[in-house]
Amino acid sequence: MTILSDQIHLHPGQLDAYWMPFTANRQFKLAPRLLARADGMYYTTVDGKKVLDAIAGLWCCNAGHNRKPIVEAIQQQAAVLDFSPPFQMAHPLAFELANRLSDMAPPNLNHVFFCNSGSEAVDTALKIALAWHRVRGEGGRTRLIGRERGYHGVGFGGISVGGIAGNRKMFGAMLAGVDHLPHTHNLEKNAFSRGLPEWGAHLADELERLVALHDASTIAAVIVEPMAGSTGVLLPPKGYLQRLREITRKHGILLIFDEVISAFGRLGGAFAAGVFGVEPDMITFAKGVTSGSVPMGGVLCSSAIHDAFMSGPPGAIELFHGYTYSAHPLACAAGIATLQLYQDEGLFERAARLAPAFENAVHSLRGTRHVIDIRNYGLVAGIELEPRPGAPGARAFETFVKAFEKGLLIRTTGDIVALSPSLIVEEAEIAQIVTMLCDVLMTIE
Ligand code: PXG
Ligand code: PLP
Repeated sequence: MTILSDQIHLHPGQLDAYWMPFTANRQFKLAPRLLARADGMYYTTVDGKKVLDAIAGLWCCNAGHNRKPIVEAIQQQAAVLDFSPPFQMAHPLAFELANRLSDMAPPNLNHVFFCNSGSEAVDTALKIALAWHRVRGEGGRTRLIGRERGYHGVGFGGISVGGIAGNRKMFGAMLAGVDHLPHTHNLEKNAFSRGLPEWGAHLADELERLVALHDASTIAAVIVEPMAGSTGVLLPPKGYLQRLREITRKHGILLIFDEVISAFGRLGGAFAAGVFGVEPDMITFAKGVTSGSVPMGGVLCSSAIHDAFMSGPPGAIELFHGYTYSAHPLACAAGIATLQLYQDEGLFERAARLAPAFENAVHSLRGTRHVIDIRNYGLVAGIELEPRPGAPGARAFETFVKAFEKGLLIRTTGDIVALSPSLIVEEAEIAQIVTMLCDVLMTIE
């Protein structure tokens, strides 16, 4: 018997075994929000309520939900080749997807290492950075530099370079030798910026300070999100990423862009690197590569990085790293179908075309109760609320719960509401999202 999400009816006593991630489990299980089905821009709950999805699932279903070409690719591939061992073996779809990604990526990024999530992609990129310096005879470069408020997943590498206290404080010493750049968020200077904020490029110069402190010969890599999503949509100040690129290049430090959220059309192009015109040495991706349909992540690497590993004896394994499910056939099939769909429907261009209307719509919330900042780029926006005194995050969480009750799915982090609809969103749906959010904010204390 096949059990499907829209056919199973759970009793309250059956909610205990599943320990939910990043969730207030006890609170949730008293009033669960359970989804049964999805289609295009909408979810349907187990009670049959339709919910307009304003965040593409969790910043991942960029082509919309349950798109037929992706569904069929997964269904058909499952019956053709369920699994293929990834070590010393391969299957054609892995090469096909790698070639397509390399064609879409900035010109210098030509090699793809596959894994299954953004967290794995980040740990993979950090390991490649350390190993690359070592194969080149600079094994002293062991330091990794992240940024305050950065989110790089939940592996030990990712939380070490990440900059969100809640994700770090419970887990001991993490990786040694990690330092952080300051974050770029500043409401005094940049509140209500449209597109990239004017103020803050000089914050990249803090890297020079860290180089002076540690010496460049000890630093392997800098990792940043070109657009910091999870912390609440922080756009890079104009010139900031260019400055980081100049300083890293000058000191022989690798620059990694974590594009788990910013890639695959979110900012109006395939990768933020292309949109912002800055070429990193590696890009981590996940989420949108399969439009959220099957877990997949990966790292795009420059030829300079890849080729340095290819210099030992030809029979030697070049990188002692990989996952059982690296380049899983179902994920590759979903990925190929997804990239093809993005191309066939011109969805990245569509996002760029809709961006001005989206910008105007979200900025119309200026002046709405509690709103202290609005920021946006492409099809992503952050709407910052004034925190309730003594209860950080409470106002936004209540907004999230009430919005869901009204039939709108948003994401909140701290007191920031994030909007990142699928790239198929219609202008009328953008207007509906903004109106519903505005109505909810009016009812929140
Ligand atoms: N890097 C970045 C930049 C991310 O946004 C990850 C790594 C980790 O990916 P995985 O697939 O391991 O979750 C992410 C994931 C949110 C939220 O706050 C954002 C993410 C994940 C969960 C919640 O809305 N981003
Ligand atoms: N733990 C054990 C005992 C394993 O055998 C393996 C893989 O074979 C792993 C962890 C790693 O799992 P994965 O390759 O799915 O990351």
